[in-house]
Amino acid sequence: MLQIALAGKPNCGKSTFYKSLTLANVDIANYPFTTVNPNKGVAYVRTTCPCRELGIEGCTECVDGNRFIPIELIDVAGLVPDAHLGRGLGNQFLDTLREADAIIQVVDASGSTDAEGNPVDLGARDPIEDVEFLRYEFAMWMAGIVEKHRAKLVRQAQGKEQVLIDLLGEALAGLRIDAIQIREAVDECGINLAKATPEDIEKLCEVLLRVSKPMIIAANKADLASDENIGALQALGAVPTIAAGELALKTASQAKLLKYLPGDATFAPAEGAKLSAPQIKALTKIAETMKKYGGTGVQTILNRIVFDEIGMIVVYPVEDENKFCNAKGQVLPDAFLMPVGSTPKEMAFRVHTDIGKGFLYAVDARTKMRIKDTTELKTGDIIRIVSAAK
Ligand SMILES: Nc1nc2c(ncn2[C@@H]2O[C@H](COP(=O)(O)OP(=O)(O)O)[C@@H](O)[C@H]2O)c(=O)[nH]1
Ligand SMILES: [Mg+2]
Repeated sequence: MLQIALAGKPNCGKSTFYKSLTLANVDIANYPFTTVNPNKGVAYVRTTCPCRELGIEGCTECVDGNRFIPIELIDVAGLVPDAHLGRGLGNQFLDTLREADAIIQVVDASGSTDAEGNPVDLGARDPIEDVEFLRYEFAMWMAGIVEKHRAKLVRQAQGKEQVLIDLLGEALAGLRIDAIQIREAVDECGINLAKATPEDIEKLCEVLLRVSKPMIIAANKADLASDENIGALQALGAVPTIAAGELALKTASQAKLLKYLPGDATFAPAEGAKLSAPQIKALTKIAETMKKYGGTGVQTILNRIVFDEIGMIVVYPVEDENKFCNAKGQVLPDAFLMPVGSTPKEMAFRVHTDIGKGFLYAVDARTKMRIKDTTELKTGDIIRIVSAAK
């Protein structure tokens, strides 16, 4: 499953963010537990289910035409300055990030916590510094790994630059970095890898980080943040978020007090729900900030990192292309997240290795036509795989 990590300094709101996204929500999924281990849970990206557009009745997999697809979310311990030197949870933290497909960097946009996460006056800390610091720590950690291998690899390469790059690519495979990316980063930085200074390696790692690990910034605590801070973070591609608001809305809708689907721009009291005066006051405050930003931003950012930054599409396998269902008659039973550029054959392997091995051809259920094996699938495609293995 796709893994997204939440990273940032202590007290920026990571755990609140995590809880709000992994809270078991019976409406959107039947998973009784969403926690894989204390810091790993299941969250969902939201997409439009094709059932409505196709006029299909009886889809039990979506909520009012909205489809929620699971991914894995990791709540990483707070990162403090000099983590790459082992401070705080240091390298343990960074190793967790290594495994993630992408990172949501949670930032306290209100500027009410210092570099270590201690409370300070509202606005006293510039959140832009927090953005830079995470990238720096991560790049320095990566630089440490490169340096650990470099001297030996330089000897092995015997002066041949491409050989050195290939060897380094093998050494960094665990970071999901390959020789092609290293070649591009070396060229972009204009460095001589064999003779690089520590500063050169740092620069190289910043580039490698950018190409190998999609990141997006959550300008969290947007409800308390100044417009100036939000604007400066948005200029870096950040999405304003109110994790505490999202958590309150999820909790209230679990208690059947509200009607709210994650990602909605607004919410409404549930029919017959009796809200207390303090509840109404808190919800009114949340509603005001949501109005300003078009929602709490929490679902928005998860969707954006998965669909735009990593580049995933949603495809639906079916066994009956006329009824859009599986052998049991379940309509649109599965929704798969797959990388942009995936082909029908790759989708067959995703269904099952044997189905992939026995792949014969694929049918587009919308047109009922066979599609080429090399066709690039796109979001919303409903595909019947025909395989010898069945
Ligand atoms: N006002 C406001 N407070 C928030 C928001 N998100 C989290 N917090 C608060 O920030 C504090 C730290 O949150 P926590 O999730 O424990 O941070 P972590 O250390 O990064 O995991 C808690 O008191 C949260 O209630 C938010 O969007 N707005
Ligand atoms: Mg926490």
